[in-house]
Amino acid sequence: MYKSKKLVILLVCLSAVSISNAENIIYVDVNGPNDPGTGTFNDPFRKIQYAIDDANDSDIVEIRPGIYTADPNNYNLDPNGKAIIIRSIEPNDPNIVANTIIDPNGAGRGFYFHSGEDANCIVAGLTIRNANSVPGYNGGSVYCYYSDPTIRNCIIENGRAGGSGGGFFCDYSKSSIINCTITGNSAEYYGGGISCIFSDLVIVGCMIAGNAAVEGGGIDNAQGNPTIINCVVTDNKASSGGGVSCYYRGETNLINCTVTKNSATNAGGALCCQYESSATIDNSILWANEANQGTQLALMYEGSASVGYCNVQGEWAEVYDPCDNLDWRNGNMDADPCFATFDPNGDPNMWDFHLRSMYGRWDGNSQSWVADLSTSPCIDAGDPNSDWAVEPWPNGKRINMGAYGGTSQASMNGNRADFDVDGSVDFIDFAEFANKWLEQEFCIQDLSADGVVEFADLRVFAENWLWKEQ
Ligand SMILES: [Ca+2]
Ligand SMILES: [Ca+2]
Ligand SMILES: [Ca+2]
Repeated sequence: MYKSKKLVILLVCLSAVSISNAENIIYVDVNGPNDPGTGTFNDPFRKIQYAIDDANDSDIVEIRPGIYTADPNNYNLDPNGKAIIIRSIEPNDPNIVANTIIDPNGAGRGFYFHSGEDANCIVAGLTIRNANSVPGYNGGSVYCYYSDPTIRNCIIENGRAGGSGGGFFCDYSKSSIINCTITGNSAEYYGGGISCIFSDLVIVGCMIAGNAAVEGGGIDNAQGNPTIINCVVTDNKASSGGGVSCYYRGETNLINCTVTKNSATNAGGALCCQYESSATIDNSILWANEANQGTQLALMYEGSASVGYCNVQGEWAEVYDPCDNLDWRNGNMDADPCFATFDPNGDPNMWDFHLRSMYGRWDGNSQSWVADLSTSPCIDAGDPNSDWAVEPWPNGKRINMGAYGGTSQASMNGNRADFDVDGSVDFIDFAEFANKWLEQEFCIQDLSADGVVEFADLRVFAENWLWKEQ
């Protein structure tokens, strides 16, 4: 009796919590019954800016699927300094993201951040397409000026800037751009996908593909210090810096990125560093890029680069480096990275830059792990000091190169009963196993992944007994 009473009280508390949360959501539905609406669940605003204007710090603006277009209150969206979340109904569902669309149809930008928004101003799970800055101005789809919003799980496509930054333009910004697809954007000058100046951007887990500009087809950086992690930069085009352009004392950090099949009519197919700018490139793959000078990398006018634990087609010998500014560190190679699917002359939409593995490769189409006939040399070939712990076991206890290295989609390698990763399953591994016997934890010795090391795991271990790497 006491227990059930407690349960009732708990349920009442929980529902009170959910009601008070619900009060903080302001709803937008392009098909709402009234215009403008009041922002409630049953009477949502029809236009996004009305909901933003109605929101206070920590509120959520929830935008229902639909195409938001043809009205100034659905573009040039201005959070006005508020720490609010502006999102679709389910930012983690790709179908919802693809169908919740801000389409200025060339009449304006998607978002304009210029009031000191911080990382708690979040845009999540929206598609922004066909946005356009005023001719001659920067930032086609999103413009951040002295503002640091977080943009995640968004698709930014077919944006156009009459100046720089067809997708994003960031000026004195510390924005985070996370898990976004930035594709088909173009700029008159710099940065087809992203252009940043005096900005310490963080760009994580993004697909930056099919963008174009004069310099920096994918990304352009001047005088800032952006960090680009776990990104695929592919099929971008420019005169210099097909994938990435570093300009005027900018310091660009590229970590675990796959930069492939970008093209520069002049210099630097993957990257071009010019005018005392520098790039530090770690655990990355620079492959099949094209340029007149420096097919993968060009260093001009005192531009410099430091490269370590990377797979660079043609290696240092093909880096255009007339001033001898290349720091070629340990761990670099030139070997076919064995991408899952990559035909440089085929349809870019079919490309998949996960690394082939006989031991398990994540296949996004089937949402499952598959086995290949070959194993990429980029697996377990990143910097031994990089954090590999997120990679699924067996992970070689070493990070992979490329965009999926260090993530939950990293290709696997080796036998899962080879706990000490020495290429065989023997008494040393059994000793490690015995050491964990009946321990209640998720560890690599818990081969059945049920949170306890017991007979089910011993059975798997026995099946792998005396395995040897070929
Ligand atoms: Ca690994
Ligand atoms: Ca072993
Ligand atoms: Ca187990």
